Amino acid sequence: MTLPFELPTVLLASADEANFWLPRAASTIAGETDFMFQVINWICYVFFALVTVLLIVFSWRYRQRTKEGFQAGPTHHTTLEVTWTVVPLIIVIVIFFMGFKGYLNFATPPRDTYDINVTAAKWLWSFKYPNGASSEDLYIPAEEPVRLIMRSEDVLHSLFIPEFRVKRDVVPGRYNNLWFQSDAPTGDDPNAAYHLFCTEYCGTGHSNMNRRVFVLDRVAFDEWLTKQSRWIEDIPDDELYFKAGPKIYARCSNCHSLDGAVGTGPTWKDLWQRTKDGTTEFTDGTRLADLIGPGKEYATPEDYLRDSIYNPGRHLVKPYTNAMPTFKGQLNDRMVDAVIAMIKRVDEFDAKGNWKNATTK
Ligand code: HEC
Ligand SMILES: [Cu+2]
Repeated sequence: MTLPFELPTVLLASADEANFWLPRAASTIAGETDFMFQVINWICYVFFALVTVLLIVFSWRYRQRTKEGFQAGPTHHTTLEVTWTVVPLIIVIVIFFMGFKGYLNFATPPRDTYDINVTAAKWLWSFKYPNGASSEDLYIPAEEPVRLIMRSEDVLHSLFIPEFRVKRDVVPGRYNNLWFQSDAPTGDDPNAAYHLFCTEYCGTGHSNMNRRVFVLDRVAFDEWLTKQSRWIEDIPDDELYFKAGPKIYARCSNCHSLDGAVGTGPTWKDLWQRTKDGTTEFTDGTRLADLIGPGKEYATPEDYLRDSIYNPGRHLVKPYTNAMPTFKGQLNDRMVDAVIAMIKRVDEFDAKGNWKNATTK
């Protein structure tokens, strides 16, 4: 709904100006939401004033003037009673319909949205874009409806973008959607960017989930996407294992531990040693040593690791099941190099995948 008239910014915030009550209004539904807010707000002002004035007037006018007992008051006044029932009823019905229309619009994404996958976890947001790029702040194209497909890895979180007037819970074990469109680009200036909060208290790192929303016009957005999906190209080869490794390991950590802990998949603690020595045994009875060497299935131990990532079902490590998804098409050569390099130097990482030397460099 666009209003047939313009309201001044004291009432409605604009894309670049907040007002006393409201932050900047930077989405297509913000105007309508704010209008509803101000309607209800002003109804409250008016009735507050009315009730207060009448209270003072009546308590003066009908004060006790004599000491002689009480007079019986009026018991009934049909016109008055109908008025104070019907007028609020009409007001409430109008508010309901306006609010319901706004809610339906908020709850129903248009067709052809630009979809971004959102994972909330203690304590970071991870935004995944259709081309495989990912980020921790949210980047969206301007003037296009955007849909967030949200899930949580652990506890309840809630995604709130005040400037867009949208908020929705992120619930473990289910997908929640949220859509919006912003026609007010921010560029890549962090001071101009909008705010993104987790508004469901989720533990000690809750405030780490305060992030930014950058709205870029389509050309700048495409450039950012391309650059973002190539982040790994910009890391020098010898820094790959500790700069890119942990980022990629985050996708393996559900099943593979680094410290020897038992999981869905084998720990990486002794993985390189086993692979180099060829002592790994498979469910079909073969030993890795028989598969590696000139003219055999794998020329090098690294080839075996690479194949385990792209074709996890080919040789099943004893006693594990075929539970690993393939990462073909998800991890490129350089990413696999980074992981293999990390596996080789796994003792340089703590159990969570943080590089232990990070603070000394
Ligand atoms: C859903 C659980 C799961 C995830 C996620 C997972 N894996 Fe696995 N992985 C397994 C299981 C189970 C095995 C053992 C069975 C097999 O060989 O396929 C395994 C085996 C492996 C092996 C061979 C291990 C050995 O002892 O020889 C490598 C290497 C490997 N995974 C790498 C990765 C990498 C890299 C990632 C992340 C990018 C990853 N895995 C993500 C479950 C998983
Ligand atoms: Cu949270």
